Amino acid sequence: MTEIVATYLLHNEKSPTKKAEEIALGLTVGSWTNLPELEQSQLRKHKGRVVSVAAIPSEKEDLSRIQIAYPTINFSNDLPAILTTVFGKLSLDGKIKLLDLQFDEGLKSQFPGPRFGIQGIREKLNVYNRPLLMSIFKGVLGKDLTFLVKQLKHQALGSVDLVKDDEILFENELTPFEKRIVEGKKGLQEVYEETGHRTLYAVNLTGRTSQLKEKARKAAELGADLLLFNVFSYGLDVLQELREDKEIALPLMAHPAVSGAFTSSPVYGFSHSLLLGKLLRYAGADLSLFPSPYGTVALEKTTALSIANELTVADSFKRSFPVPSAGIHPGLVPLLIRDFGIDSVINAGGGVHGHPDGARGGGLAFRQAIETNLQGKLLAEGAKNNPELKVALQLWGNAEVTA
Ligand code: 1AE
Repeated sequence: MTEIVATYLLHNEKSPTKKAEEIALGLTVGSWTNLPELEQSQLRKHKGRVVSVAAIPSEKEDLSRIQIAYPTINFSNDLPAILTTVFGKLSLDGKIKLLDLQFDEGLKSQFPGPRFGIQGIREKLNVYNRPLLMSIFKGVLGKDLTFLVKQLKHQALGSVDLVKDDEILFENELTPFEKRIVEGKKGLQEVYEETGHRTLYAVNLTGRTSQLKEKARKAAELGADLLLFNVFSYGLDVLQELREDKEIALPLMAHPAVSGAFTSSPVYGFSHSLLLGKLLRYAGADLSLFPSPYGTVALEKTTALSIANELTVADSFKRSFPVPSAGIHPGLVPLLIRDFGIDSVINAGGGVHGHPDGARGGGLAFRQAIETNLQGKLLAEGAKNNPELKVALQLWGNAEVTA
């Protein structure tokens, strides 16, 4: 019998063993003990199984970790069915957090994983030996296409590898989706012809769920580079639908907007590593954004690292790019490279646009910080020959660790 194994954290549960048994029974066959023998044996193959119950040492709270195995015959091979089985009503039932799901190989093979992954994105850019650099459009609400393309070109002139739409830029008359793709592409081509530097643009795929595939197909037809997607406003299965559509076939960048509502509580919801790491990768995200341990919206370091680990750990799926984000400036580059390695994307909005020399200067400062760190030098040393980095460090400070 094949099973999916769910690991949960229980808070202040007086009898974790009893609770585990209740879950294994209650989330599968319900009460069956009073049924006739024939029905009992029929139901037995659907019943959940308690795999383990363990107390977690803690001075402050009563914590335990339980593992329940659910037979895969209970559900269809899709995330809505799986999540409803393992954390449907249970998510409403007291202080319980879903930490992890272990899929067996058969079940795993029903999921696509990233179409491009780290290697595929690197091939598009022809960049292999450093973290990628991404910047984010800022202040574009209410602005027209001319403004948007100008801002895009300034960022590209700063030698960033990727530019992503702000996640709050939706369909609007001034900068409509299709025009952003076409005009953005032209602008980036002009920068390429001027500098030889290739920048890719992730356009925000938004609107009603029923229209997304058609819009994404149109984006592919118009030559879009990547799609940014607010996956947690829609659902993981919607991401998977986009990933599996052969007419779309574009890299998918998952934004973490709304995910905090599902992950932030220490006692409820999903673990960060499961939602922003494992499940995003299984469903097909090529890049996953999440708060870094260092910026304005920060996660604990172990938590941020656990997400990155799920995105990149050896598996049958391609690896997804970890994109630790939010409040990032060039002075944080050494910490980000130390923690996330070169197979990551350094991503900044304010840290690019807030540079006194504008977005071009901001992008260059980041590239100089990356190069300096990978040469094993302190940023202060690199700043001597790199005016943009020098200005950035004066403004935001730096965290000196060498590669
Ligand atoms: C965790 C997502 C980060 C993001 O989307 C964003 O817009 C960050 O902006 P900055 O770098 O904090 O200005």
